[in-house]
Amino acid sequence: MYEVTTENSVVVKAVLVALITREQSAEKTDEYLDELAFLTSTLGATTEKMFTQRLEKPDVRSFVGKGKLEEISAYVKAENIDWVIFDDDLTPSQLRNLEKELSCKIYDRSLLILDIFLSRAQTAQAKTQVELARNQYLLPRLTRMWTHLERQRGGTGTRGGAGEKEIETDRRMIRNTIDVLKKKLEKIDKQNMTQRKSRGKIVRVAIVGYTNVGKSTLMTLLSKSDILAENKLFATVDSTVRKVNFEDIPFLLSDTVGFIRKLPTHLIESFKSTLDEIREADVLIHVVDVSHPVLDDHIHVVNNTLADIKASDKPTLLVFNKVDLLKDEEEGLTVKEKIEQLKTTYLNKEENDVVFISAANKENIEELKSKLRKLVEAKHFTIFPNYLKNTYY
Ligand SMILES: Nc1nc2c(ncn2[C@@H]2O[C@H](COP(=O)(O)OP(=O)(O)OP(=O)(O)O)[C@@H](O)[C@H]2O)c(=O)[nH]1
Ligand SMILES: [Mg+2]
Repeated sequence: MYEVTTENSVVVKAVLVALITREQSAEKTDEYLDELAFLTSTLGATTEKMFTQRLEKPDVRSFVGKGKLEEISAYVKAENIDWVIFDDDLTPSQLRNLEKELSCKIYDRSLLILDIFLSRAQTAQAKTQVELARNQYLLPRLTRMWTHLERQRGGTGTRGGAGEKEIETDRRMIRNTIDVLKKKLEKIDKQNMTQRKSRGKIVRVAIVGYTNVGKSTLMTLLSKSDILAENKLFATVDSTVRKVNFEDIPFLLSDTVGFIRKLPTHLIESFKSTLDEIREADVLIHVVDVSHPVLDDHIHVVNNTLADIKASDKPTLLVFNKVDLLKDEEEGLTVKEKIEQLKTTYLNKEENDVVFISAANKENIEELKSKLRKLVEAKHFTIFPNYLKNTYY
């Protein structure tokens, strides 16, 4: 299988491209480009330059206008750029036109995220899910260059630039692969469902949140086991489940894949069974990076994704993590004032329990545990109504 190598490989140079539109202000675009640069580095490339253009909406032909495209093309040639990465998704025809014009690898947002997932998936299930999503994404986008690159990747030989015939052959191959992957996934899903059913009646808690907010760090802390935490986007692609006890009350805790704005639809669809872990949870711990400049956006994206997968309306503990990174006088507020402001905003709006912690420094973990315990306990006693509450003390 193709793998993205980030170590010991030559430097991959990338440029990023985003639009400023009526719906997307210049500041927002800058923030999104920062996130895109982070995604780019997660895949092992360095960002050499960012291009933006003010447009009402993306150009149908080439996403950016003609003049901007010439500017990007000149830079790509002069600086030997390997990848041009667009912050939005490209239509198959935009992709074709851009490939012709730029003659280097073109990434759009979906493909970048898919390739990150592909490089990080560990279990057979996650690998199959990502491969399925990637093939579904590729099918309508096969071009001469694509076919050429994919053949290099797959090791099937390049045959010196693919013609229409080769593209058609590849299309057929991809369709077959999709069928095979779907069947494989159905089998894995069935096994997982049986496994989940056999877990019996036990409260299930899922840690959810935007990517890189500290979900795995918190999981490690609560379950006292080592879960990979890294300053990378999508360090976790597979979900991990651990049994945890609050004194006499046991529950299952799962660490899940992080969310991000504009998660590719194919990916969400093929990740359905991974997301079942969230859908079937009784209680959610929604982790937020309190030090992030656009944490409101993050909360919004997570809530929307939860609604998309029909996992809203669960008792939720909202955990603002990384308080250690807050500094006085940012946005003209002291740390205390900022915390108070967030508390009132989110307590009123979401009717959630809110807690401020530093998972890295183990700050305020007792308060988190006691709030979580209340939610777990409430559910536990609905499952086992005959158990007297005070028998546990
Ligand atoms: N300063 C600080 N850093 C933290 C804290 N908690 C986690 N981190 C760091 O934040 C980065 C991301 O942590 P993870 O636990 O991998 O985050 P995640 O939400 O699981 O990320 P993904 O799996 O990539 O979605 C790591 O470098 C952690 O060391 C915290 O309380 N304070
Ligand atoms: Mg993680």
